[in-house]
Amino acid sequence: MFNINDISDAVRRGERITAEEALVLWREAPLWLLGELATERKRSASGQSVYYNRNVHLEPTNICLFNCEFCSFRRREGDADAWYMTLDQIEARAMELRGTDITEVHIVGGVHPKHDLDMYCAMIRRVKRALPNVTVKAYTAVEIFYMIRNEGVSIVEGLRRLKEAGMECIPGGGAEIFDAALRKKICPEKCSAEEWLAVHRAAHNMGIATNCTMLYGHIETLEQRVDHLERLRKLQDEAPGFDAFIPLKYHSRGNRMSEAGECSVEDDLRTIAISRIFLDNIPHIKAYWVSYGRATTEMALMFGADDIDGTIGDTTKIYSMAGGVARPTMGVDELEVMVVSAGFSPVERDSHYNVVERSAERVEELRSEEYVAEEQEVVDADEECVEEHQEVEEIMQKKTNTIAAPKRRRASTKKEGFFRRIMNFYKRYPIISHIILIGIFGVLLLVGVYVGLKRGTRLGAAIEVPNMLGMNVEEARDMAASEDFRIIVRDSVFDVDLPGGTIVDQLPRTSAVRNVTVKPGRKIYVTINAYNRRMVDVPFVAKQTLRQALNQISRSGLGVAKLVYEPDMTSTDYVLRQYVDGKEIMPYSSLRAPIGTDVTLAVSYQQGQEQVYVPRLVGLALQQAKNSLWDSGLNVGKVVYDDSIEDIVSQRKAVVYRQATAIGTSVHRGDEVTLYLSCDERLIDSMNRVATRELRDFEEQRRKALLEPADSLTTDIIL
Ligand code: V47
Repeated sequence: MFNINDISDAVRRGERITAEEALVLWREAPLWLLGELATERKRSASGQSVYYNRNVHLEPTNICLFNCEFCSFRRREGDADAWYMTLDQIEARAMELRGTDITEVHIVGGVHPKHDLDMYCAMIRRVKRALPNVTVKAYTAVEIFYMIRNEGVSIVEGLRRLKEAGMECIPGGGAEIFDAALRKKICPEKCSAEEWLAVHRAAHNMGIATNCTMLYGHIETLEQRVDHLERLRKLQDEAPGFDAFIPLKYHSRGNRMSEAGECSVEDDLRTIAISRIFLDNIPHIKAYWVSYGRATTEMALMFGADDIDGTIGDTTKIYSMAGGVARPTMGVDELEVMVVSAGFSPVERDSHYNVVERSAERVEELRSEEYVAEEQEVVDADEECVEEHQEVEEIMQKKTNTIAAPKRRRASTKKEGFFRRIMNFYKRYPIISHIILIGIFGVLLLVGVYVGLKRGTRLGAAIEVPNMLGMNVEEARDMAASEDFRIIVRDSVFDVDLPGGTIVDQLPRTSAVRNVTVKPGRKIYVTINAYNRRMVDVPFVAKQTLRQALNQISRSGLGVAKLVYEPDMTSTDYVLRQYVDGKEIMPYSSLRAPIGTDVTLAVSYQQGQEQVYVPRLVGLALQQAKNSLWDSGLNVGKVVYDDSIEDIVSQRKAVVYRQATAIGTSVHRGDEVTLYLSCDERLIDSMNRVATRELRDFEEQRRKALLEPADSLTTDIIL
């Protein structure tokens, strides 16, 4: 059947099409028809839903044994921009993600010459240890085949060990194009198509879900694309287990196939539509927004895609290094706007396409810094208490075996006797019994309404968090004891001018103009000025994102002297180098410095990414304002205190009441913003109201801009 009308009728009837028919559609069907047919198929597969998830990628290294023609990510060991994360660094990265709302970590990287199966398992274990409730989707079949072959075990045994380590599903990478001749040209060292398929087949047979991909838009023919899809469909028929197919558009920057150029958006849409129509046994088609950009992704939803992947949080470089989206990060609101704009309903999913339900309360809790800090404390406590817990568990186990069983039996016989007496009373006095029952029901109803109201409105359950900046931690503890909250020292810094034990920061933060309430008994986390100027390790933060680097620096008790921005071909907001006292720090430097030492960071930016917006600083304490500026890619200019500041302690309590550059102004990365601080509450209060209005106007403008689908939208900062 090679007539467009016949083929489209067959598609509409829900019938499977052949490879030849797919080729006819691909070549001859008008774009609108492909959109219509694919959307019909999409609707019967997933209705009105379009899925997204909250995820991050972890790319432990870009050092790779293989040297594929299309790859812009791969580096050799010793190259200046090669990176490598140790197990400790991997775990530290995962720890940073505790308390966030991600549901998946996608691990994939170069095939490192020194990594063996144990190492790959250890990486998963480290991530799972830090994030036990998050799904690890790990390693392409290419990496898996390599590690398994080197280990000399069967695919099943290798997968069993990975699964035991915590791998729950397998991403779809490494498939590229199955055609043997072409595979030999573009990725000759990678495992063959048959080997790739064998890994996925074995995974499916073991109940491990996987994804599949196709790298298209380079030098392949349409016949080779269809052949690729056909092999995937065949495997899915024989051993179902693919959750999603992801057509990956080839990006041409920075690799040896650049001359091939990139395919058109029309080709992208046709590819997505044919995939949806042809792969009738694969439940989901993913339009990976990191590869397509926002506008094409939105259109892809009208050509059969029902998944756009996730929030990413600027954690993958495979695409940015090849010319895809530069700093891939998307908020849930942005993902949802994209789906709604295409006329579908956004649905958050987990790695297995289960719908993630989040209560409003839980979302609020996850968003609050307080919760993040609390989670961190739980981690520390977990580690300290592991042995203690084991002991307690053993004792409890013994107790349960010896005492609990007879006790339960006694309780149940008592219960039965009581129940019988009630039934006898009911039979003898039915009217009285009913009156009593109505009474009990009424009382229960009243209690229920009262408890419900109390919970819903949190009646009487809130206490105001005091501003403790500048206070001594012991004084704060006394106050906490009388006001029913707890003080936890989370961190220490060192300031020669301040007495030891002075509180310099607190979470939740509060100020003269921002009241925060918490439930009684909650913890307030404080950072204090250390009693002694201890030495700390200076972490090596080059090759990390700026945000990761800032986190690590602050956790080490160090500060930032300056961010020096430098143009870069491939990345924005990555730390290129770091200096202490003008001396460059190298990975092997093992430098220790007095707590509070400032580190200078050389940070990258790509052409076109020079501008950032000035965040709101009014209402923040100095350290908070500094953090906010650095996070936004800016530097702290002059710090000017007004007359209300009398001494060093009041300096610590001071709040920004004016910022020299207004909220939302577009400035050059690395620019300085001068801050004006005061302790005068009335002044702060009135300036704060002005700032709130400015911020609202700015957010309104951004919201409007976001609703306009444009690939060029800037999401550099979240105020
Ligand atoms: O296998 C590499 C591709 C893949 C380029 O399973 C390139 O949910 C375009 O597989 N231009 C890795 N593509 C990424 C991947 C993936 C991504 C998102 C989600 C999932 C999933 C899987 O990236 C590689 C290769 O096919 N790739 N270089 C390039 N220059």
